[in-house]
Amino acid sequence: MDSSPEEFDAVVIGAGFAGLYMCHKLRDHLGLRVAVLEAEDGVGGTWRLNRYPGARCDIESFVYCYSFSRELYEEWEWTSKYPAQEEILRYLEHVADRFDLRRSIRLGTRVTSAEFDGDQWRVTTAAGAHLRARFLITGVGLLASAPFRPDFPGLETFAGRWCHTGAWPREGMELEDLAGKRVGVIGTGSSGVQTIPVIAEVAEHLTVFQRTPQYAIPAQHHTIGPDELRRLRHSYDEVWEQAHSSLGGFPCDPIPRSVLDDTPEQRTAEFERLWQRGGLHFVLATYQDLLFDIRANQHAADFARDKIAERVRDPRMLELLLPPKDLPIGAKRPIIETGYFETYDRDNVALIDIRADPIVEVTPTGIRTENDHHDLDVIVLATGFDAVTGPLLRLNISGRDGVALSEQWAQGPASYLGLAISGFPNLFTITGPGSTFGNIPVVAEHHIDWISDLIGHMLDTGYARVEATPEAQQEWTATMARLAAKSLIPLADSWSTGANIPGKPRTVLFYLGAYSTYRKRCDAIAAEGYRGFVFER
Ligand code: NA7
Repeated sequence: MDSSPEEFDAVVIGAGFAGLYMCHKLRDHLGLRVAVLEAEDGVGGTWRLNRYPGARCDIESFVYCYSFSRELYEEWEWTSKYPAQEEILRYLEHVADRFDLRRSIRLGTRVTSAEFDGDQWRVTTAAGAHLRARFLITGVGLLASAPFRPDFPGLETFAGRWCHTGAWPREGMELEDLAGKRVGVIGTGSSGVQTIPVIAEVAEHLTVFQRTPQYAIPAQHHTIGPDELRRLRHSYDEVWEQAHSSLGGFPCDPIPRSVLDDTPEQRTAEFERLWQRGGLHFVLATYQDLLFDIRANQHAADFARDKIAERVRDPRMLELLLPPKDLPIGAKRPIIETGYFETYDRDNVALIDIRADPIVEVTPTGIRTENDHHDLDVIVLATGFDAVTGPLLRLNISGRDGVALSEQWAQGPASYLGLAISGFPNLFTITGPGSTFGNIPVVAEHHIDWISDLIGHMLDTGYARVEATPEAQQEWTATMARLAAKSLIPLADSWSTGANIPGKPRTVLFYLGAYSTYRKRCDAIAAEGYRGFVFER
């Protein structure tokens, strides 16, 4: 029986960084009736699900947070340069409490479909509940709700435990549970590179199955002492002024010239400075053409390869760990590491090059490759995510005239600003495909402010519905393609091009201009009365 739906002004899907702040804005600033639906049994999104040993953000804590409340910023005490998963989760729990958001959040509530009925959105949950709302806003993140588990034959026959890094079990897979076990890790992206050194410390034996060796840049991680904490907590104005006018949503000073303008000595000095600074700075706070000119990129890639070579003693291991010459550095999302390369000098660690010796099947006792059988008690899939579109398509959204989003995006996604989709009135996608790439909490916060302003404008002017025009969407998609064609990003098979998922349309999923430029464009569009949108009463 179809029970009558509960009525709201807005339904928000997801209670991570995006959903929490969206709730606060819509409910506490605009006075709307809001329901936040969260599939998991707690808030936190990405930071609830990615509980694998060693999980840590690779953006610095002082800017991997909200800026909307100066008090929140100044009262929170980050303990280290790069916050650990449990610390970020604690922060988000604190935000939910501090802004009294929990009363608007329904945990354990998975959305199974959302349909536009010509007037409102009708949302159905796994438990069969229905909600109706004028606005539907997705805050499902780029990755977390769509882990990618490759179809390894025989995985279901494995007698030990296996799991994905992005869906880490609550019980029986803590680090101490892995002590003395024979563990296999498949995948050496950011997740694999974080967990491998930590698991190697406790496992009896660790076998890493690597498909593509990657450039990994040292985090130069450290704990935050009282003086640094005091300085950071009092730098609110400076930090956010810089973050909002930056390339990637975090303060950085790019080098305003080409790699090729400098002498070899100057280049090496600059690369060394950025390497010592640690993290994403090497790729993002760098020469302006590093991600756009293959000759410029080659200099940075050679520098990084030399750095890897300095850290691996065994020449046979080093050969396996050096990224291929035809992979530009930064074309895949940069990987940030701590102690990763030294791990391969340990006696209890083996590295299998699965391009040379591919995985054939999982057996009850381990993994069979073409040339060998690897006995294992635990298998960790660090195999990534069906990124950006995956989390949205899983919601089974259909818009005007019952057109399914999956149908509309069959050849690849198209949106306006990454925030709205033609044919899907009053649907807003925080960090959707086509939005800018960067420090996600900062990008999401901007999206949320912008969406709230648009909804506020509708409330003030009496409009019932808003929708991106097909022309605006086409123009935005063309702008994205033009920027992507100038950059080196499409050269890598990575999640940001969809190339990591068999059969997924290959297209750059982000607007590759600077975050600051994206912000300005969004603001200009709003100032021009929301150019590219049509409103209905
Ligand atoms: P990534 O970066 O997508 O990495 C996935 C890894 O898994 C990568 O090494 C892949 O190799 C490997 N992979 C994927 N599919 C397979 C199959 N079928 N067989 C063997 N190996 C495979 O995901 P992460 O979780 O590490 O990081 C995602 C983001 O989270 C990261 O970029 C940060 O933004 C935070 P490949 O390189 O494709 O050859």
